[in-house]
Amino acid sequence: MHKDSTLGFATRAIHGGYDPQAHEGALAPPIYQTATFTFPSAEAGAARFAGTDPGYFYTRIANPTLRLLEQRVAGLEGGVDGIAFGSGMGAITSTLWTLLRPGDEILAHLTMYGCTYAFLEHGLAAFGVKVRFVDLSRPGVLEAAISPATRIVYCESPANPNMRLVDLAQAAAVCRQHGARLVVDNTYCTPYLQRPLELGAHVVVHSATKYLNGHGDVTAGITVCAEAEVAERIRLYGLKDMTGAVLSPHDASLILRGMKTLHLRMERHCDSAEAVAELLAAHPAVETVMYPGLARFPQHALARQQMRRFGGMVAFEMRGGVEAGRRFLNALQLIQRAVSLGDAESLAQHPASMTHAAYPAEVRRASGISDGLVRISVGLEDAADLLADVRQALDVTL
Ligand code: 3LM
Repeated sequence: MHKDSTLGFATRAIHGGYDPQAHEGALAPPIYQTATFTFPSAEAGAARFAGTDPGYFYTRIANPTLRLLEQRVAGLEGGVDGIAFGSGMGAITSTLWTLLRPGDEILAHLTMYGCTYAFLEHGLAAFGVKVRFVDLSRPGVLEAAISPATRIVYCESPANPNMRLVDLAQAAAVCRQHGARLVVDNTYCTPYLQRPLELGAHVVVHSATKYLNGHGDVTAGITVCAEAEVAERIRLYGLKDMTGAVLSPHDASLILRGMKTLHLRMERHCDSAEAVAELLAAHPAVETVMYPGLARFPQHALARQQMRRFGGMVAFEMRGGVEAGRRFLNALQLIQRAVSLGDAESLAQHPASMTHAAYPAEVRRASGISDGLVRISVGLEDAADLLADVRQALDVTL
């Protein structure tokens, strides 16, 4: 059934890759809570390690519950296969360490999640990979920057936290001309809102901690590949030789459960985020709002082109700068002060001192993350209650 890509998104998010009749009729997929798998014979064990028998042998390499999650997300992203990890950072590090060698170059968009920035700047650089940060949101920059040593081009779109977009189809075309691969972090959108592989990207990475799971109770990551050979390498080398960042079968089952409502949740996140962005844009305490759904957002046309809707994340700057932002956060009563995103609960935080504190201050400012930026992950509460909370917290700062 999961192979039937003619089925709609929601149907595949609920049924993809699973046949209850192969599991005693169980409606909810069983959790294979086991670290290891027994072999019927020594020869069978050797064949599994050699890859000539596709059976399972150890959960760090593969597990039936994890395989279901991997295939379901891969199907939704339009990829050939996926690999699950214990966190988004596990997915990102395993993927990039597998695809890069000393002497290779990675070109990355200059604005990204703080720990990803730290991994590129310190983790990859320490192993002899040349890392260059450029503004991929500006037309022509990638064409000018890409070199024969560039193996990977990496971006988030929209970027965490300032919502700048990268033209994914255009970036993918440039990568293909130059023999590089485009790796896109699709955490903010999920495949419901944007499918980078269909736009030509080679690999998608996710923090499944966020919208895919959607309930704030799991950390997880997933990589989805357009090429089977790349997926196989990331599974074998990423999980065996590089990081071992494996996801637990129980957590995979929670994500499978969360994903059954992904389409409903994303629609509601988008509805409420649009309303919050409009309220912010009209309020005298706010200087600028960064939300791709606003007609005045500088890349609104590109957003319409590559996203189904505009997501649940809103960033803004207060007229009163950092101090006003702090007062806003402290005045919130319903929206919780917390990092992370994509949960039922609305969350607000200050990137410069929290999620993006790993950037040196000067680099952070040059990367489009101003000191006064505030970020809200708009949750699933009643929109009227969210708007009332945002309004009263803004009013406090006037
Ligand atoms: C955050 N982000 O609040 P995990 N890619 C993107 C992300 O936003 C994140 C990751 C990868 C936040 C987490 S900050 C201490 C909390 C676009 C995480 C990493 O390893 O599952 O956390 O994913 O912006």
